[in-house]
Parts: sequence; structure tokens; C-alpha cells
Amino acid sequence: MERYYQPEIECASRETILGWQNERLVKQVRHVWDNVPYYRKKMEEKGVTPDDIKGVADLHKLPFLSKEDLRIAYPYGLLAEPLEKCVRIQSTSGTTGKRVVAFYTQHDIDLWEDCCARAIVAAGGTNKDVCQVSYGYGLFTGGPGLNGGSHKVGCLTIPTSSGNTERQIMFIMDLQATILCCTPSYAAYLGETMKEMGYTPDQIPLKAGIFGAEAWSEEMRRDIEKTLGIKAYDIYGLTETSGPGVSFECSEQTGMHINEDHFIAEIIDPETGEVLPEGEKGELVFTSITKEAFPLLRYRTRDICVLSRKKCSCGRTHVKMSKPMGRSDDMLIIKGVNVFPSQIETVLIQHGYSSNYQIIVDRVNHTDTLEVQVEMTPENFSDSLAKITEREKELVSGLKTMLGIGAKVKLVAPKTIQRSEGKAVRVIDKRKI
Ligand code: DLL
Repeated sequence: MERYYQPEIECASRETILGWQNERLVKQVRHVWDNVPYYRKKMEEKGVTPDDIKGVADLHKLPFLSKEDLRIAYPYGLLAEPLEKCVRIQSTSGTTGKRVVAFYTQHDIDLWEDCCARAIVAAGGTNKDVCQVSYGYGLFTGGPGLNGGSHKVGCLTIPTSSGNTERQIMFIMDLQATILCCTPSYAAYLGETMKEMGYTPDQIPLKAGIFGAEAWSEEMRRDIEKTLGIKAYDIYGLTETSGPGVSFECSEQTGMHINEDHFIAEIIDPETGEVLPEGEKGELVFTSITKEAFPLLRYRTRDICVLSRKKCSCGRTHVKMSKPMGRSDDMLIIKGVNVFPSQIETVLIQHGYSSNYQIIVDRVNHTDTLEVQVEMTPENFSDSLAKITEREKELVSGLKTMLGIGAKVKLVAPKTIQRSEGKAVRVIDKRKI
């Protein structure tokens, strides 16, 4: 039987949800106008005032915010509450050079943790569960978010953070952990290591995993489910809007319910900014309607996905987003063709390889080159050169069909590509260096 953390909210009627959104949006726009001069200027430039926003139908009148705005306004330019009301910051790793700092009041943290608790309960979590949180703790939102959600559900929480794989496994086995929260790439690595140590899925006490923070394919989900003997649930979020728990999967596993009592989602054409009708693929845009300290209006996530309001068998009524199909800024343009790393991963996994791969893009004599290095698995390992060449050719052809361009494929020995304890780095684009 499906269980909910906040059934009256998660299963509310569409009219009720829209009512909340209308009321909260009007209030939020006023709050931002009064307290965030940076955004007020943007509204003035567009000729919009809070009086023009009477509900969700007027949302499209508001200006967008982008990562560039966050960079310009860094660190305090988008803060909407006095410092004495703020109790925490979280931040992105800044690996792309654009560090994001988000602020929280105690109320913001409370609502964020509720969202994470909804995800844990949707994955079957109760106060009888032992929940191991192996997302990084610290500035990254993964650890703190799921930790708070796990407390709210009443699970016994094991805050291992990421890394130290042997210790992770020791705690899973000794404390009989039933729920694992980490990135899908780390879950795959934990599964691989446990298998090598001789554990079979029925010896592993875990029953569910809550994996997110990076793109992962359906094939990777099946792999992880098989090795760990669990049901693997997706969870999505971003630092700018709070962290994990903006949306989460239910038992149907056909998309993630967006917590619409806190966020209004839109899909836009990333080129023109035009709002697209339901069911069309485009860039996801969020408006936070309950956040006090860092309330972003029409924030462009760069994540490409599709929204669906189809009735869900789980009983939840909130809109569902598909798994992000990539980020508009992760998209590689190789020889003029748009390539998403997730397309390459799909081909590799369909051919029986694991998600241990690396994509290397370069430019030789003014022409783009694409090389995919992928590990052989212990099952399909071969040291016969003829066999390896034959398998590489199969992958070249599979990639050509999927992407429409030629790629070089190199099969490498198991365990030669570096494992990740957080978000995996899979693309090396030498053209930018
Ligand atoms: O990754 C928050 C998070 C932590 C989500 C733990 C889920 C679990 P950031 O570091 O700010 O925040 O990165 C946000 O990661 O815009 C997406 O591109 C990507 N992302 C997050 N969840 C998913 C997912 C956290 N389930 C960026 N599938 C987002 C695909 C995801 N991509």
C-alpha cells in the first residue's frame, strides 16, 4: 500500500494546489519586490510590478533568473531576509567555476526537510528503517537534505557522508541498513564492491535506494537494483531552490512528482524563452513560492525534461517531470551535432557494459573527435585482441545509430576508470583547454 508523508498535501485536488500556488505566488512576488533590489530592477526593466501578478496565469510576465544572475549578485545580492533571520548556507562545488551560495531561514530548512521526508516515505521508509546517508555532507545539499528528511520520518539515520567504501559496507551490514541515499554512480560502485566481496543480493539488508544529483539511465537503475537487491528511486533538486527533494519518484517509477506546494514548474524553449505546452521537451524553470531567504522567481535550471499531469497510480496529484535528459549546458556539440552523455551511456549499457566510462572530446586539424573509453566487465572481459576489436566495432555502430556521428571506442580493463564517490565526471572536453 502506498504511504505518504503529508497525504493532505501530496494527494490534494488540482484546484486546491492551484489555489495555494496563486496565493503564494502573489505574496512571494511582493516579498521579492520589497526586499531584493536586484530582481526589482529586472522587473522594472520589463515593465512589471507586483500588481500585474494576480496568480499563476501571470507568471510568464516575470523576468527569468539565470546562473549568470547568481554570479553577478554573489554573494548577498539575491538575499531576501535580514542576516539575523538566516541560519545556514549551502553551496555547489563550483567545479564549473560558478559557485552558487543559497541561504536558508529555519523555516526554509524545515520545509526542505519535509520535501526530503516525502521522498523517503515514497520509497517505503518508516520509523522502523535504518537509513544510511552516503551523499556528501557539508556545503553540498545532498547529505544535509536527506539527513533532515530521514530524521523527520523517524528512521535511524547513519550519517556516513560519501567515501571510505569499506566503512560504508561495514555499516550497511553491521547496522542492517535498509535505505541507502547516495549518487547513482556511488551506488553502482558500492554494489560492485559488495559483489566482489562475495555478498549476494539476498544477503544485503538494503531494500530501497534514493539516488539522484546526477543523470542516470533506466539501464543503470536496473543494474543497481539487481546487484544490491533493492528498488531504486530517483530524486531531483538543485542548490538554488533548496537541494534534493524538489521532486521525487513514487512506486510507479515513471517520473518524479514536483512538490508543487513549494515550486511552480514551467517548461520553456531554451532558445526563445517561450513557455511550451505540457508534454513538450524543454528547459525546466522553477519559481520558489514558499522560500523566505532565497526565493528565486523563474529560475532557469538548464535541465531538459518533459512535464506530465497524467493521473498517477500512486495517488499523488502533483505534476511529474521526466528524468532530466541532460543539461542544455552539458550538451556537447560535436561536429555540429547535439550529443548528450546520457545517449552514449544508454548505448553502452544496452551492449552489456557498466556505467564506468569516459567521453573524451578533442579537436584535431580543426575537426572534432569523439572517443569513448569503457571498461569491460568481469563477465565480458576478454584478452583476445580479435574479440576486443569485434566488440569495439559493435559499439561504434551502436553509437553511430544513436548519435548520427562516428566515434572511436576503446575497451579498457575492468577497474581502470576512476570511481566516483559523489557526482561522476564523465566528459573530458579538451577543446576548451
Ligand atoms: O545535486 C541536489 C541533489 C542532491 C539532488 C542529492 C538529488 C540528490 P546541485 O549540486 O546544485 O544539487 O546540482 C543540481 O544536478 O540542475 C541537475 O542538472 C542535476 N541533478 C540533480 N538531481 C538529478 C537527477 C544537487 N535525479 C543539478 N537526475 C541539477 C539528473 C540531476 N540530474
